Amino acid sequence: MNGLFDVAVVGATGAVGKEMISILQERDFPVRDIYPLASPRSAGSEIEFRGKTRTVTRLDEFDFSKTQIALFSAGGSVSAEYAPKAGKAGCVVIDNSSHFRYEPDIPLVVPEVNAYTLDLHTKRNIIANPNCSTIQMVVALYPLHVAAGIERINVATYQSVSGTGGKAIDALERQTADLMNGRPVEPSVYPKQIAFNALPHIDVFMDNGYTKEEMKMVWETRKIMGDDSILVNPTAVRIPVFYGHSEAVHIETAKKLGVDEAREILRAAPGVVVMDEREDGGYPTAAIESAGSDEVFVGRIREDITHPKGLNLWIVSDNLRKGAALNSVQIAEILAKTHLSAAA
Ligand code: 25A
Ligand code: L14
Repeated sequence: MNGLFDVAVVGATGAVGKEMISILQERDFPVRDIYPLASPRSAGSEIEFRGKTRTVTRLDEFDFSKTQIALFSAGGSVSAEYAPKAGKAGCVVIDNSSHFRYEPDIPLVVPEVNAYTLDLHTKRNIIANPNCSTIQMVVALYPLHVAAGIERINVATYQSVSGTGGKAIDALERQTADLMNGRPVEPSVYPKQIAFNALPHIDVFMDNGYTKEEMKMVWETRKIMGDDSILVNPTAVRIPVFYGHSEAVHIETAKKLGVDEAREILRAAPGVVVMDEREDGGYPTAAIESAGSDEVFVGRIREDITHPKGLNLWIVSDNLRKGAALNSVQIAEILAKTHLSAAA
């Protein structure tokens, strides 16, 4: 590392922001000073960093020239307004919102796949962190793509509520308690009851009938894997799980990929854990294996009985960690080692 850095966390009181602060500590990121920022609503609240109390301050009054790195997770409209300001002040922004992801001069980075595109960040001083469902999928699929050429991906997601933020975690708790106590359920955050239910709807509906969460998986998979020919057909579903997204993924490859070869490739892949015993419980799950873990877990690897070059997988990861905060901190680690100079 090139010395120590001053780091801002924007949205520090949110579900992802809290995770960013704890991962910076866990991984011993070379922080000199940390600045937790949020809306006026939370300014004055306190967070702990390395045993010291830090007061959350207002984003709209912050001077980003004090920091070299800023991790943003306060939603698209906050990023749209403040990330360019931070970038112009000389601070490199790693942004969790979808606002900048599809702009050609903004790198969209999963370190295990396309860290080399980080060089592009100097154009605007902004790096986009991809969507959670896309990150875990490409960490597992990229090594298979290199080996056999993925032509088409069919995926159904089973996404936890924490992706939507703190309010959605509260809503699932409240609705579950209401139902267990015989009280009527008031839908909140989502348009229908989420407790004991499954909603085929994440983010807004698009003109083609897909949701924006589904189209993010199409656009981002191509940009991150650097191959616009990959076909992606997603269905994104919200389920009543607190932490961890699961995905049933069906791929079709140019070269036939057998189960043994796929397992071997995945065992050697960075960031991947294969958990694939063909017996009771011999597969990864969101709440048990992924929640609180850094890895992308892969199980249920089997040949598609309906397609000569088809392979099925079950991919699970913690959406707040690898899907958001951990991926951002991993990007910051590469910047700190190779691209940035430390605090003066
Ligand atoms: O637009 P996007 O990209 O699709 O993102 C939408 C939301 O997704 C989350 C994040 O929610 C974001 O707001 N998110 C973003 N990227 C993500 C990713 N990669 C992601 N989730 C998963 N993966 P969140 O709840 O996790 O975080 C919200 C944080 O953002 C701060 N914030 C919001 N508006 C702000 C702002 N900060 C500065 N300026 C603004 N204008 C927000 O700060 C929080 O830190 P907060 O301090 O305002 O909220 C603190 C408490 O207030 C509660 N609360 C929220 N809304 C209201 C409210 N209370 C009353 N009224 C409200 N309207 C919260 O529960 C929180 O406890
Ligand atoms: O990063 O689960 O684009 O509601 C937007 C919505 C992350 C998760 C993104 C959700 C997301 C999300």
